[in-house]
Amino acid sequence: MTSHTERVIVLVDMDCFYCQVEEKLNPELIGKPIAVVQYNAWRGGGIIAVNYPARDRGVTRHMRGNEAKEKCPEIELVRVPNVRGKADLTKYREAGKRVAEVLRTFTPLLQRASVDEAYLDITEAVNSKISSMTDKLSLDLLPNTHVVGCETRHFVHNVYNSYSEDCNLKLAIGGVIVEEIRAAVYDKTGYRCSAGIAHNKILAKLACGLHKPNKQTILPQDGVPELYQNLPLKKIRSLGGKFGNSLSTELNITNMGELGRFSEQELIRKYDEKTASWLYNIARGIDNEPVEVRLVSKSIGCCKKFPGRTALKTMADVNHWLSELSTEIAERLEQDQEENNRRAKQLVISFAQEIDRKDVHGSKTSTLNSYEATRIATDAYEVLRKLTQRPDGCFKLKFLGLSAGKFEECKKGAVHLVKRNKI
Ligand code: TTP
Ligand code: CA
Ligand code: CA
Repeated sequence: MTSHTERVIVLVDMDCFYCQVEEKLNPELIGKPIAVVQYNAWRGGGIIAVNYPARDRGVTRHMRGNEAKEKCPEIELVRVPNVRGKADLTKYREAGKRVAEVLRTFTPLLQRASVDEAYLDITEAVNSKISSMTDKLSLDLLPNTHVVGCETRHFVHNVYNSYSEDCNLKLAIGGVIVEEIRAAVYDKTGYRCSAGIAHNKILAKLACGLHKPNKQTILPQDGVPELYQNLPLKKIRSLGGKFGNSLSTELNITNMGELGRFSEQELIRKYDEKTASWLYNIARGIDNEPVEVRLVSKSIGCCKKFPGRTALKTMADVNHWLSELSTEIAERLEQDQEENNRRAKQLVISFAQEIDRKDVHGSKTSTLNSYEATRIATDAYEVLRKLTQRPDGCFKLKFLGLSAGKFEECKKGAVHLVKRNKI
């Protein structure tokens, strides 16, 4: 067995997460087609989550509420609560935390990757299960498991007599453990999830999306070439954005199979060595990035868009919205300090303004000295006042964001200074 197939990595992603949170809070919604919409009232609001019954009726995330109603008149649109003029995501964040706590009982090697997903390195649990197994693996232990490239029963049968025995056995046992993990998540929280099981993070993430909802997918290394053949580059995490687009243009390719035709030398001619080697490996389904232990986010932020006519044009408006955003971020930072005994040392202020009909983005990083909302707002106001000034004195601000990061652990005894603002 080679080193890139030694680990068993899992990505757990909750199914239509915000919808499930709403269904749990209001069980009358269960079984009905529902979508969660953002507070903005234009054309019925922007949809941010769609449950599976609604997806079956053709409703997608990119529709407005009104469009969804046209497609599926019986759909229930649930609004995200609005606090201080913007979406309040607290209940979804809390639900995500509860899921992470359940996952954490299976391995300390847990990396939360977003509000509703996490990577787990379960190599150790797999190895100890294999060494204590007395009977052969039974197909009954993988009732909700798919395998890329073959039927699950063939996969299970082959793990004992194929050339790739060791690593595929690990994945199959990983599958058994993930069945248990997903059952525990459902049992403890009432939420359903899907999962991908592979030898690395990139493949686990890719696999997770192949069979949803409430299913799990094993992606063995020998299933990669077939899967990659027609797989668009953007399906790979980190090739979804600008980098993936430029790769596509520069190499004149659209899918992963085509990327595999480039030698490492050819890639080095176009990219720096690190990127070239990463691309060369990922085109072969190899990725060595470890699961970083991360239970809490690296940053805490909030933002607000001001599209079209809602653009901010006076410093008084800017002041108002900065005060709203600062109040939210200050509350969340204080709560974070209580929960995680850490303090953010840095604040990034971001904005977008329209200049000559183009959106121009800007940001400024500053030191965060206080968690007091008014201090944060005043500092951010000064930054914006300087950076958005136009020669004619007019401006059009279309986006404002505050993000706190660079956390440092609090020294002992400092915690009692924090105000309790909840419970
Ligand atoms: P996703 O995991 O992307 O989607 P989902 O959980 O709704 O559906 P799936 O079953 O396909 O995984 O996002 C998780 C939650 O994050 C989602 O329920 C709502 C929120 N979200 C937004 O608020 N805005 C967005 O643009 C996206 C993609 C998600
Ligand atoms: Ca999800
Ligand atoms: Ca997700």
